Amino acid sequence: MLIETNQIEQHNQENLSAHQRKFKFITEDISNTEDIVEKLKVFQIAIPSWALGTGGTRFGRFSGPGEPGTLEQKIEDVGLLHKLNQSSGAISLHIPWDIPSDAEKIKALAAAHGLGFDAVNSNTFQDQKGQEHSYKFGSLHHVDPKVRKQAVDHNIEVIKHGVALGSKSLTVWLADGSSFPGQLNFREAFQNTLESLKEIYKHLPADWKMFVEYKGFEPNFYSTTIADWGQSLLLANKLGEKAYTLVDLGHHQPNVNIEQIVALLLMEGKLGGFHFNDSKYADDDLTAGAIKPYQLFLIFNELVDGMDAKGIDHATGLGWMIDASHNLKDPLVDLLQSVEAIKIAYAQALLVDRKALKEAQQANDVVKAQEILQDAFRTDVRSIVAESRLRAGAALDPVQLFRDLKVREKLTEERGAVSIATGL
Ligand code: LRH
Ligand code: MN
Ligand code: MN
Repeated sequence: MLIETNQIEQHNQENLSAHQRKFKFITEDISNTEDIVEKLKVFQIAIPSWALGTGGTRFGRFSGPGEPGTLEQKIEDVGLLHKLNQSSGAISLHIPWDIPSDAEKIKALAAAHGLGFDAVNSNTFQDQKGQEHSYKFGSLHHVDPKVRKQAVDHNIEVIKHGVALGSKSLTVWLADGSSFPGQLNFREAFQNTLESLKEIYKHLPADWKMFVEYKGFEPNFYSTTIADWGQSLLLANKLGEKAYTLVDLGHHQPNVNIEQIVALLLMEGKLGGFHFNDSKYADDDLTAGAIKPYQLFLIFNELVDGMDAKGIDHATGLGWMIDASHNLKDPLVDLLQSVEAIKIAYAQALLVDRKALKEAQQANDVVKAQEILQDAFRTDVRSIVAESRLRAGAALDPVQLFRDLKVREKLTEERGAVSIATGL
């Protein structure tokens, strides 16, 4: 199905006066509204191809109707999101979960929806049909050089797919680790990983980036070979200037100060990108901002501060992506909610009075510093985000329009009630 421009316009017309009232009210107290609206307008958050279907847990999967079964349908879904919010202008593929059989055709289809291709993701955490060696005991860190070579070759293959699609980055996440003390020699595992990544790095086109994603635990429960930002940064530094650390918000132990990690990685010029989601316990992959919106704001506060200090363009300097899983909610609605939460946090961070904050910090005025941050966080910026959508030709209220247009019902009519989509 397609959402027509006139359907967006009609929805906006119906909601315009209520929106304008709220927007006018907020602009009276904010001096840089125009700047914030323009920044929001160009800010895009990529959608992973594996988030368009119901994810499920290891205990079960309750699939929803009308989910996409092919890469073409996944692109169509992201096209719907982008039409509604004009903020989801790229799709990220996980290979081999989604392999474009004809890259030119897929590229053209994506372009017709106004979409580009974000990072390509390799997968050496599962065995694939016909594969010679198993990844049961790891991939790039494996004790057997033949397994390492197979995993390296897979990553090179993924880069080739990415080149054909116009991607500009490779994300490497490894499940490699150990579940029992003594299983692994930590130093050898790290060295093997580094050597394998060096091989992959050699095949990275000049204008590409390599994102090294870390995660504390799961599927291994004693050690993970790239477990935290220190280990990822160590690898990225040794690999070279095209290698960066990627922060997935769900990949930390509870209570870790992620905003501090972000600040230091940015300072070192080694923050590559983000996987947004939210969590209560571990890698829960819930809707961004659903559990800890203040943390999301504090992260964006450091991002804005750090990017401005380095002159990094907010929209294009880092890789922004959602990495969430949907078990209860309609995946498309859930993704709309995540994008909205991310943009709200970004807008709030743009509100922070940085000069006053600096002065408060210099004066050790702890009270003032807290007031400044919380003043921004407690500002209701939703109408500013909506205004940026309006100006970009998107819907004032994407979730409402999704429901009014009965998007899921129509997709179900087209695709059937039994879903075959793969997801996490
Ligand atoms: C691992 C992870 C990583 C994978 C994705 C499917 O937990 O966050 O980014 O590629 O999930
Ligand atoms: Mn991730
Ligand atoms: Mn994850």
